[in-house]
Amino acid sequence: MRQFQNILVTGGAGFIGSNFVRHVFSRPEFSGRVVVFDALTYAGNRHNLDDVAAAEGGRYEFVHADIRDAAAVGAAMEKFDVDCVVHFAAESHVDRSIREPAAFVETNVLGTLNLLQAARARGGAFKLFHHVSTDEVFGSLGPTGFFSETTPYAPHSPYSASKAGSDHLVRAFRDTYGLPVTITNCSNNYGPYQFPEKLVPLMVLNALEGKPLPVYGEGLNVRDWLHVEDHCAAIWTVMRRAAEGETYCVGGRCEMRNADVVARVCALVDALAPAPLPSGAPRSSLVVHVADRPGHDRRYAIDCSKLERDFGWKPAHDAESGFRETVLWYLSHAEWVDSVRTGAYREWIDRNYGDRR
Ligand code: NAD
Ligand code: TDX
Repeated sequence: MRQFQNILVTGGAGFIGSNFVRHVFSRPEFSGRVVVFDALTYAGNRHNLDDVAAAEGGRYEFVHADIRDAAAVGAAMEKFDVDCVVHFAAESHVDRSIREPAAFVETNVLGTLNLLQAARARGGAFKLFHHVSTDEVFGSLGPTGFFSETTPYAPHSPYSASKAGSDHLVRAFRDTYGLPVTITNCSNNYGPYQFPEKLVPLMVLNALEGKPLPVYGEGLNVRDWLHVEDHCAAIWTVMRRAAEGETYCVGGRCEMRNADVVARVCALVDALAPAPLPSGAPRSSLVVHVADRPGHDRRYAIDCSKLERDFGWKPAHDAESGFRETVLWYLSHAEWVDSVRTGAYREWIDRNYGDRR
């Protein structure tokens, strides 16, 4: 099993990255240091890791810098004697990529290249570059079948095209320069600290506040939902145990149509919110069907049997308790919600959606 001393976690102030940092510090086999490297874009929030900073003291460092800045990346790797990179940092929202694609290429492709170059420059001291990717690189499924490690790439959105580009670069650095790499491609995550532009937290907060719940098209598109802690456990397992150059698909075996996700969220908010809507109507009455996302992938579903077979990994959360805990988390973190919905995010939403959100 690999052991790491100084892990650089890019995007560690975001949704999955912050959950991952918490997961690593909970692991008894890890005694090293975590360096979070994050530009704190609209989606990043340093306070997501306040508890870690307080608990871990000198084992946790934060570098406020941008992966598009090659010099800053190289300097952080040198300064903290980094022997492992876990790469989460990305522009991560499909809708945003449709409106403003350039930032996706700059961060997701060129930023990844900077990290790979800097990792390569570390030479023999460097143990692993783990790249966190998505099932969206495989395109869209029909009503049957699953994505697996052998599915050909066929991305449709600027987001997924940029992630596909980054995956190819990571493999190219292994094949060309022998850089030790592993890759995971995961399905849709849900859980605490997810930025409220994504389906689940957006619907929780709008339902709570009595705002419209915008469902794209008929709401029949299918996603495979995985609790973020199960994703983090899978990444850590792959980092420690997978052979160099291997790819693993990670999914929840939990397919749901968007309309059913929204119905589930509405029922949970009805049951758990401190007060009903002033009208007394159920939250599901807030659903509005809006124009479909251009190029909207119909169905994602992951066959994660390689991960199950090689390492015995299994999701610990089921959808029933996972969604309930997640709704409760958003209901009990109003201060967090207020803080992340101000500033650059608010300006972008107002510019692109008016008062719809
Ligand atoms: P997120 O948007 O919540 O967080 C992204 C983080 O990266 C933020 O902290 C942000 O500040 C940082 N960042 C963005 N651009 C940066 C730059 N140029 N330099 C440094 N930091 C920068 O995203 P997330 O949902 O946590 O996703 C994390 C990773 O996991 C991404 O690579 C994404 O493609 C992948 N992924 C996400 C999901 C999902 O369901 N959310 C599923 C599969 C894979
Ligand atoms: O308001 C909405 N209404 C709606 O119907 C939003 C925000 C989304 N949707 C639909 C679009 C998708 O079919 O819900 C589904 C989920 O949408 P998102 O939460 O935006 O996620 P998705 O586009 O599936 O991508 C996510 O999973 C894979 C993450 O954002 C990616 O970073 C990850 O790679």
